[in-house]
Amino acid sequence: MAADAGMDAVQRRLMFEDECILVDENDNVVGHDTKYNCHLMEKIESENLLHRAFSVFLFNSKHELLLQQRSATKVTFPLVWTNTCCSHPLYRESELIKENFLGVRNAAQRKLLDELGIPTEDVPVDQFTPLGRILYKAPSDGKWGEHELDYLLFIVRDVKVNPNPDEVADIKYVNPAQLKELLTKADAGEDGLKLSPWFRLIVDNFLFKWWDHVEKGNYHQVADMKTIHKL
Ligand code: DMA
Ligand code: MN
Repeated sequence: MAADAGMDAVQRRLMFEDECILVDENDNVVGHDTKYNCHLMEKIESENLLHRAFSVFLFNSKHELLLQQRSATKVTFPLVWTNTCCSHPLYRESELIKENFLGVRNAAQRKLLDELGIPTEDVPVDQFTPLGRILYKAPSDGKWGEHELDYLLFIVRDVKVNPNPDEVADIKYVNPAQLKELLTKADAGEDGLKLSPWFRLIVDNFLFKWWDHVEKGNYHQVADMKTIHKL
């Protein structure tokens, strides 16, 4: 397609290989479509396409949060800083399992390896704690964007990290004060620093409160998997 001539070859392959799960606003599966179609703003608007996603927040044993800067070649939101890892459970048996949110956990484990080189044994699926679900829409540029029902998964583990340059430009661990500094810089447009819209929504609505509970070791107690927060 001529309009996509500039698209990175790796990202283009994923746009057509990855089959996302379409859901309604109550998170019931209603179908599936390519990652490509699910992220075209025009399709999102005209067909009201909504797909399932996940956002991992990985903390080390010092309770610092691992952030990533997306690679320059990402089709949506290149070079923005965001939470540890985001992607989509795919329309395949292992990632559609509803019981204990196992499908989403399996997808998170797969993408932590793919994007950050985190070995599977460092992030056992039973160590992810789903804390909530959000629904949001966010344009990236004129053509691309997100409309997602996003599972927020927390995990506290010391892990080996080896970022994949096709996906990730940079990483860093931050404590809450350091993240607040980043937010101030991003707000001021300093150093060209940009944050992803979903990360910003999660930060503004939940993160610092939940981070306190990570520090206290009782974050499992704040899980609310009944509500879908429309942000
Ligand atoms: C999509 O992330 C998921 C969220 C929560 C924005 P992404 O664009 O990083 O997906 P992928 O890594 O599959 O390209
Ligand atoms: Mn998406």
